[in-house]
Amino acid sequence: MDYIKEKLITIGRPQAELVKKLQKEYGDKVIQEVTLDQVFSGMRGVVSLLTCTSKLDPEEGIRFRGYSIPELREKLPKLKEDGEPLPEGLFYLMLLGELPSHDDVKFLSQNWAERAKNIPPHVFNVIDSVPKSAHPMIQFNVAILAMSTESHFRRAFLAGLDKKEYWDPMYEGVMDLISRLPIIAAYIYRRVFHNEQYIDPDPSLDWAGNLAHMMGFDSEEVKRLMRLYMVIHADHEGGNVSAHTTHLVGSALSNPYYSFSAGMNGLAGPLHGMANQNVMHWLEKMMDELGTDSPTTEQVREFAKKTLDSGNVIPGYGHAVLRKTDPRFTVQLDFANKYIPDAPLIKLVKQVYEVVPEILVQTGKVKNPWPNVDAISGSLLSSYGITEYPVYTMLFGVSRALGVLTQLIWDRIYGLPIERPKSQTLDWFMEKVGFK
Ligand code: NMX
Ligand code: MLT
Repeated sequence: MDYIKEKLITIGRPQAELVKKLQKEYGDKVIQEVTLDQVFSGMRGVVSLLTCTSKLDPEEGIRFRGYSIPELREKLPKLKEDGEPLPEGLFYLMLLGELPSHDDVKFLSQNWAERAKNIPPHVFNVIDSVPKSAHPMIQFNVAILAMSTESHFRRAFLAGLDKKEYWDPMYEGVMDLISRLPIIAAYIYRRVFHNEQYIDPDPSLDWAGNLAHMMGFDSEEVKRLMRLYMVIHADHEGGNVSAHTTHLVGSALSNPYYSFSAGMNGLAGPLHGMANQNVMHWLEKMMDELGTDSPTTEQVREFAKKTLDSGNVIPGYGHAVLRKTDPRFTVQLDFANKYIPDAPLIKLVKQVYEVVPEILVQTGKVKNPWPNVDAISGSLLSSYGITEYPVYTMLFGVSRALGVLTQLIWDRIYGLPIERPKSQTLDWFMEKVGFK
């Protein structure tokens, strides 16, 4: 057993006991009342999930095991003093609840590089059988499902493993899956956009650095950006569509591949992860229609208003929980201001930021007029040469694996049951509220 796994179960067992005790002794305590409005508006604010990897505050944004993004940038191990934290370190933090050392991060980089060596050939055959014109999220997802032939969890379940031990094959599957995603994503990227000119992994590199390398970007600058991207997209507590779906499907004891694949289908929706690609289409449309790469702020304002008037959302703005500018937007803007202050796309992102919140407020209905993570991520990637918009959501997905799959291991440690909320008919709701 590797030492991380050993540590995990040493920490995990008492926590699982605590969850059981809490439920037994306080199970009948009322924690919240639910209104009809909440049910009819996508369960906003209904506390119904146990998630340990991260917590989202509407004003402050995300904290991973108690650490904000600026704190993570300071405290997680980096390869160089002026670099970005390694996603391996965030995974360690989310899994074990404590900050990793440099050695812990190195162990994970090496462990994942080793595990990534054994992707079965049929996975690439499956990708190759999908038309290149299929969206990268389709190709990514078929590959994830194809990898489930390797599931430790399924094998262990069929062999009759004691359910208290389910976390163990789940951990193995999750580690395998995370280790392999960069190879899969880079393969799809090179297949679709670089004429199948594949680049071998370099096992001496870190997980995100290797992804940049396999995509064809060997500069330290792109690797640094990729580390940042992989850290900030990793988790956003348990209620977002990709996290919730992964958890829900996992609750049926589906293996990590099925569960994660389900989450990725949700991430591919335009109101969720696909917004990062749509922001780029929106900016491109603006530049095309205005016939200039550097519109005036007034032109940007008019274009944004036109989008709203035509009954469309402005992608990259708004959030179901956040009520302030997303700190993931801010950190990317800081990064851009530091390294590429004159990039035209970043200038445009700033102009949009200047005018869109006010316009959204004027609608009188948008609860959060501020930018989310997607308002800038594509412009940043594009400014560094990753110009193919359709891969942006897939890269989001590679990162999101870190959080949602860590939580899946914890779901099995806690021994959480199958998720099964109750639905009711319209008549029931009408009767319940005394509608006449
Ligand atoms: N542009 C125009 N209208 C908006 C926007 C926006 N950016 N955001 C919210 N609204 C509308 C929303 O469509 C709804 O209209 P209606 O009552 O006519 O149905 C109204 O404002 C109230 O919605 P909210 O309660 O403010 O937002 P909700 O929690 O329902 O949805 C989002 C949250 C994120 C789905 C929504 O803000 C949105 O569609 N944003 C644009 C897409 C986007 O950027 N998604 C990415 C989210 C982050 N991620 O990566 O997942
Ligand atoms: C996310 O990162 O999952 C998005 O911001 C959506 C959310 O939190 O609801």
